[in-house]
Amino acid sequence: MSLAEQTAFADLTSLAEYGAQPEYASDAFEELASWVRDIAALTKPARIHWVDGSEGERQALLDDMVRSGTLIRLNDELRPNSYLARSDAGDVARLESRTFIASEREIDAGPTNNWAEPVAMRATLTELFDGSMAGRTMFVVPFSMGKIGGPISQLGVQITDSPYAVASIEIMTRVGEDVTELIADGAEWVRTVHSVGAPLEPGEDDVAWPSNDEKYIVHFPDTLEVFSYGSGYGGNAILAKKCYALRIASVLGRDQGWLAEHMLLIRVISPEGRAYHVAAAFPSACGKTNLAMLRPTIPGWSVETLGDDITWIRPGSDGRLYAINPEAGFFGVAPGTGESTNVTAVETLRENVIFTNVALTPDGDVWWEGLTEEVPEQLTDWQGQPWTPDSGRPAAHPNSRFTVAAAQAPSIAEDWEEAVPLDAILFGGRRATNVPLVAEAFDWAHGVFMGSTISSERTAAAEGTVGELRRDPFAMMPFCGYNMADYFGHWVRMGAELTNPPRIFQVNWFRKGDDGGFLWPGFGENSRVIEWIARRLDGSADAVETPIGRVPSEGALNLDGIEVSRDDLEALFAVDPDSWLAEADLTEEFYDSVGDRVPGALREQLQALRDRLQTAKRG
Ligand code: GTP
Ligand code: SPV
Ligand code: MN
Repeated sequence: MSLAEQTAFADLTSLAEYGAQPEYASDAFEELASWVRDIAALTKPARIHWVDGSEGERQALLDDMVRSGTLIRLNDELRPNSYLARSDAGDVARLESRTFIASEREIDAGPTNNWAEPVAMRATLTELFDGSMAGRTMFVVPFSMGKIGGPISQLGVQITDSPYAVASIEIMTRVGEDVTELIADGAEWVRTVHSVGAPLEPGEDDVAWPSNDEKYIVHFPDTLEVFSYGSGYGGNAILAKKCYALRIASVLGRDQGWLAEHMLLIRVISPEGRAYHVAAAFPSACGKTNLAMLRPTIPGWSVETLGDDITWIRPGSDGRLYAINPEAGFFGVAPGTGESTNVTAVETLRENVIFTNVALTPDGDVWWEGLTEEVPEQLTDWQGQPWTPDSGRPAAHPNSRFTVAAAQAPSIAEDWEEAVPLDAILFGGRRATNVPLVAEAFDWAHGVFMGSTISSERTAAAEGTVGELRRDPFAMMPFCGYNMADYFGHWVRMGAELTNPPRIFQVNWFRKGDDGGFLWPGFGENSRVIEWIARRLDGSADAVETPIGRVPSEGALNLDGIEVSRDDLEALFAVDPDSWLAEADLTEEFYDSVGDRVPGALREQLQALRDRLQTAKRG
């Protein structure tokens, strides 16, 4: 069956059967309903649809998008119940330059965020959103971050005129009437409003991916609101994700004593059956999804997935930290995901997936760079153009992604929706030089120092020059909803209250040799580093001190069964005092740029590092 024929048969249900406003007689529900009416009065949509999260509604929505050309239904035999979306070429990633924190006081946004004066920003947004949904359906999407009704969960509602965003939110969060019921019962919720900014004149034909050249992603942390205009892509449009679960939630965490972090979450199980819970913060497109789905190459070890992008962390009454993944799906980078790098992801993607900006094969399946070793001879690229290996451009966009339910991963932990006690926290980034494969922090304060000094080479996940080195403390530079220096202080204080804090490590899978190639094989082989970390936790692996932290002593890193030359191993762990002293100077500059609220404890850590480096240099 050709794609065109499939499309013609897809129309079996109708979205119009769904979408009625639910009926609850409570003041709390009336507050929600009146907010919806207010947004509708401003944005002037053709109709309002309350999303109930049912299977029938979801299928009708998808069928509707196939009919309108927003989605291509993939070949059902090869990729059941899966779809491809092609975005506008100008709407392919998060836009940090268009992301704003509109806090009452500028100092609360801090120098690392774009601050916007809230009253002026509201006026700007009112003008932009005025009539912005004309001719479109305005969807009301109630969602829960964390399992519905869970003790650490938080609720929200997204209003959006993008059916693609609705379908994505339904995968990435828990959506539906159970959430509306909790809101009607008086639970707190966050207001998020999204418009692609492409009103339709009567009779005007729509495009496959409506968007607007003018883009705004605006957070009001004081009133817990998000407004996003002009983009339909990823974190710009799935507002529960970066906007709420990180930027707004980090502010809630500051005020309420918890942490909202850009971290994956896994359970590592040793051959003896001991479980370790590990969270890891790596910047965008630096390996979180891959580590979350790690398939260890070393015998006896296994890893269960709990989360791949965001972790909420709270202190428990026993002096430990407890963590949940607030999301329900993965919005993962496609390129580089293949049988040889991440089998688990490939298996997860067998069915029920929305792909965005990947290439289409002639038989109606998807492809991207790195999926298979063999490159197909003929493809349709992410922009819908014919493509061959000689085309001289990637077939899939470097930030092309898959959206898939977490529960579908073969590696998902059975109890993945429950909170787990944290044993270790990892900080990492893409560093071609200087940063060793793994180093253990001396204590909590040193670990927080490590997190605060993370820098990484830019990736395609946001605008900017790919490869350029930039600071990305805690991998939160684009996602911290308040003053970065205050955030550092919050981390320092959180540890002080713990009697049994997780141990902190820095990792770097991306160090390169003189030939420009990666020194470390990465992916499944990262289990060797995880093994050393777990063995450190139970006190059975040896380490040697370097000025920047503890690294595996000779023979402590399990290298059975892989070929890493002695030279490469040395290069992977080399700590050059001069380059680190230069790095320390840059850290001082960075701290100065973050402002005079950087905690004294971190300034002291910097001084102590310099002292250790000077000693090493003399020695
Ligand atoms: P976001 O979803 O943007 O937050 O990204 P992420 O941190 O989840 O990154 P992801 O796991 O999707 O990896 C991004 C890219 O890094 C992919 O192209 C991977 O193939 C590549 N990558 C991941 N792990 C490794 C590794 O251990 N070694 C090397 N060389 N590349 C890796
Ligand atoms: C990231 O950029 O860190 C992502 C993708 O996880 S997005 O949801 O677009 O922010
Ligand atoms: Mn991310």
